Amino acid sequence: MFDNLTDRLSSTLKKIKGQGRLTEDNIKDTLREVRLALLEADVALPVVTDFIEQVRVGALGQAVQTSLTPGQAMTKLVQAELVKVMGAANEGLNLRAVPPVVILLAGLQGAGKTTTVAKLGRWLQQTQKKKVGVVSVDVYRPAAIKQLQTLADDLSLTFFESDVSQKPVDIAKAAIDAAKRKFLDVIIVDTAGRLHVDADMMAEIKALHAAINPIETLF
Ligand SMILES: Nc1nc2c(ncn2[C@@H]2O[C@H](COP(=O)(O)OP(=O)(O)O)[C@@H](O)[C@H]2O)c(=O)[nH]1
Ligand SMILES: [Mg+2]
Repeated sequence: MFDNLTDRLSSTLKKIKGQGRLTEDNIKDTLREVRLALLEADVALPVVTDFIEQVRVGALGQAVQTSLTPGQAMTKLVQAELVKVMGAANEGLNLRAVPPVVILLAGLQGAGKTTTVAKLGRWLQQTQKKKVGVVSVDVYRPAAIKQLQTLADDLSLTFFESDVSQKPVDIAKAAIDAAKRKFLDVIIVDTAGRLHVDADMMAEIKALHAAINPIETLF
């Protein structure tokens, strides 16, 4: 996702390189392209609208330094705003809660959720010295549960069984209880991929989120 966004943004910003100065007009064109790039990268509309407005106000309100070309000035503004939106500090995961700390992975099909569960689990276990359990509530594809199990076995993460006849909320709650009994520090819940336009699946993740109250939800 970030690669696509990077490509789009660089070609957009290249277009105004070499132009004499920032005008209402070429800012408008550039902002339109940046807006499209962000929307194509699935950034939420309110975030995009706010982002564009911030950059626009910054561009119009600020005299371009003589050492910068208009393209560079615009790049700088977009970059500064991106840093602001993404979070200027590199924040760590919040693990200072009563264990087991619950982390929920949500997102699109094929986005890399299951792989991320495994990578995150490994990192927490090896680097952070946490006892980590993983569980899959993807009851739509038996292979998805098996995929997580294989990864968990390879990485020596505690794997909690689930099967497609169970409800996601029940699976997650049972796994959290089991993690408590095993004195695990963290439990990572892998979910089925979903689109925000799928109302049933969105209701499901909402219910799951409400039921297990994760300390972190990663998309
Ligand atoms: N190149 C690359 N491939 C990845 C990465 N993460 C996951 N994948 C691959 O993308 C595919 C989908 O990943 P998966 O974790 O199953 O996605 P999920 O459907 O969201 O659970 C798999 O073939 C993964 O091997 C990554 O960081 N880089
Ligand atoms: Mg998966």
